[in-house]
Amino acid sequence: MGTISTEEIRTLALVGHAGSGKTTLAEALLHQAGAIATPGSVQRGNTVCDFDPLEKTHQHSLYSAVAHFNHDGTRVHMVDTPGYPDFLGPAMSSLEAVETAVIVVNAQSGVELTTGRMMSWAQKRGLCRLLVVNKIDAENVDLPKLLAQIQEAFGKECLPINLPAGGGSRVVDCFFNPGGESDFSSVADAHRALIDQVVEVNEDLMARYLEQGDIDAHELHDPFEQALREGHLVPICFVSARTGAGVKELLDVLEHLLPTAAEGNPPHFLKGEGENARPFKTEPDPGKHVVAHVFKVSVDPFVGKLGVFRVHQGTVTRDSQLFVGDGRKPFKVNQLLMLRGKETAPVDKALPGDIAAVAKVDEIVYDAVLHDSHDEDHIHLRPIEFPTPIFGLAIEPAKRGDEQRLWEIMQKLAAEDPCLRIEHVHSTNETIVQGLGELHLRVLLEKLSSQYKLEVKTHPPRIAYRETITARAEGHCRHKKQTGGAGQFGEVFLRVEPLDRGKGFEFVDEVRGGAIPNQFIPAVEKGVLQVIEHGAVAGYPLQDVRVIVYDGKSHPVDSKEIAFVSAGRKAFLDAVAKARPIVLEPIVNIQVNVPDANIGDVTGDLSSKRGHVAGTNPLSGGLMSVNGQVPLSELNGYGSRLKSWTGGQGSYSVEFSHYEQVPPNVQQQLVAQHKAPVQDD
Ligand SMILES: Nc1nc2c(ncn2[C@@H]2O[C@H](COP(=O)(O)OP(=O)(O)OP(=O)(O)O)[C@@H](O)[C@H]2O)c(=O)[nH]1
Ligand SMILES: [Mg+2]
Repeated sequence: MGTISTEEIRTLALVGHAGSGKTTLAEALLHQAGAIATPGSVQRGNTVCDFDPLEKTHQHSLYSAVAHFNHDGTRVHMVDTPGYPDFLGPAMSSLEAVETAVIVVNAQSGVELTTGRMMSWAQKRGLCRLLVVNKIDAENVDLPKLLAQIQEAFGKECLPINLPAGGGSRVVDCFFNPGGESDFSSVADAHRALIDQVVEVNEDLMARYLEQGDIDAHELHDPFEQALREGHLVPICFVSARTGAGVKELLDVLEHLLPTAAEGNPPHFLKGEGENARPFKTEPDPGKHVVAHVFKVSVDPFVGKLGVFRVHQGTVTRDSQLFVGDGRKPFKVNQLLMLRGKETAPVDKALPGDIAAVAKVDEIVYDAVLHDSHDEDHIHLRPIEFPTPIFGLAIEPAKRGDEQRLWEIMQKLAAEDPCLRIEHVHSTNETIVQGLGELHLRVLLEKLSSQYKLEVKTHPPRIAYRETITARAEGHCRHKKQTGGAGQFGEVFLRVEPLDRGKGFEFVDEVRGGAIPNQFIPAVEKGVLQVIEHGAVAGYPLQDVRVIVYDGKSHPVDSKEIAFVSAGRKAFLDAVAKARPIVLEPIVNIQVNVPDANIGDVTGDLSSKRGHVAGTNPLSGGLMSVNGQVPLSELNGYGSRLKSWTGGQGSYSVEFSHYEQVPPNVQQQLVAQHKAPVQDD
């Protein structure tokens, strides 16, 4: 180690749909590079990256895991990410820490939901993208068809850089040393297609190519990287992580063709707050001030807190004094660690490009920026647009008296996971947690029980309905109370207007001439916000509404805050009631993979549940995928329905799409439930 420079560091995130083989591929790469003696397997539960006990039980990655290796003069930091849509939070965060996204595609099931999401997120983030088609050893794979599917989904810039040969037992190079026979397609054609694509990024090169009719691939190193960076080329590699076919070639590509840590696009940092925030670009210069971003925090009940960060600028050493965000008090690094799964190795320094960790620093939180000078205060990452957590669960401790402990643990867990939201509802003394899917929440409960020994009771998921209005209306309230001595007086006139979906809430003060004294305007807003939070018709938060307060009246003695809170709330309720309020429900995108014979079950069920089918696609192995949309509230027990149709051969994934108005009969039910004196959650 020691002598490595930023130019010799490569960073990559292994992303892609669940089960595509990312964790197995990480294992194969570590083995190929000589970092581990024998590759482990997900089934045996002995892989480097799926080291958490729950990952072993579920045989899926649930968290991101970092593994580095040194090979042939380069240091590679890999981040293995979960592909299950419920755990996309850590996968998206990992994209901020790397130069390259390696999108792994399962040759058996083709392009899946997460494949597409990751292709576009990685592009948005400005990463170089490399597609890896895994499982070329498996039976029933139709690789030519898959290649066509990839190009149709993601464009003609997706081009094979090698092709399977010997019936999937090895691969042949199509770029530097084309030659030999491939299992399908022609190596010469693939070579030409790559050169054609690469020369397009440089006019001189293009002219020379047209003149000469050919160009030596070895001259194309820089243009190749340029094409990668500009998204003009997405190379495709074929591998079998299980047999090792194509893994050496993949390692070669990672080490020799992908950008170094000095060449990538740093994440979008901002300096300053609110409207004053300006883009801030880090430079991969080891001599500058430190800027590092914490993209993962794990809290192990035994080891304690581990903050994992990518250094984007400057050098972190064991003696570094680092500030966390805008905190005034620095911490001393003391122990600087590099990771390989759960193994930690102490190192002297971490350069730009390195992914490292520090243990037991309480101040470190997910998404924090670490730095070593107050010049670097107020730097933060542009917020990532995470998927919306819509699967809710109300939980309470099985034992009375554990409420506080439950809340504290939940806060810790939510701090680790950007897609987990927790909320304490005072009226019912319940802890509500919202996540991305059933599995997300199930894993959370398992963690509470296995790691924290905390047993909890849960209520069936609450659907995150919302309320909104569909028309403009006026509202008025004259709040007047005379009880004994001091009275209460406040009068408010306001208007409400619908806003576009997703715009939230706006409060506008148009009161002229002090009709409502300035100091009481916040009280009016407070009253309005109470309704926003608890809803006006069915008890769900109200959204996408503008409230304009334009007139009112006060009393020199009896006007006080409480009077205007009350008047604001009632005037707003008055307006909403006239503004044709509706209830909105979350609609999800769903992809269901089932055997051919079950297509009818899936599509019939979706239509009967107020959903619709957008299309069906053949997958290999006699499977079909059905894509569509359906209200989330209709998906209760979907897993078991699917199991009963397919005998366990089906799988499905969902993600939040948008909010839509519920049909009138559903709205009536929700309103009635809300009004019922005894509410059954
Ligand atoms: N035949 C074959 N099976 C493979 C190959 N690579 C992985 N598998 C199997 O595919 C399954 C999923 O592999 P994982 O490595 O856990 O996949 P993953 O992409 O990490 O999945 P998530 O962590 O859920 O996102 C396991 O049963 C692996 O043994 C391969 O090259 N060929
Ligand atoms: Mg995995």
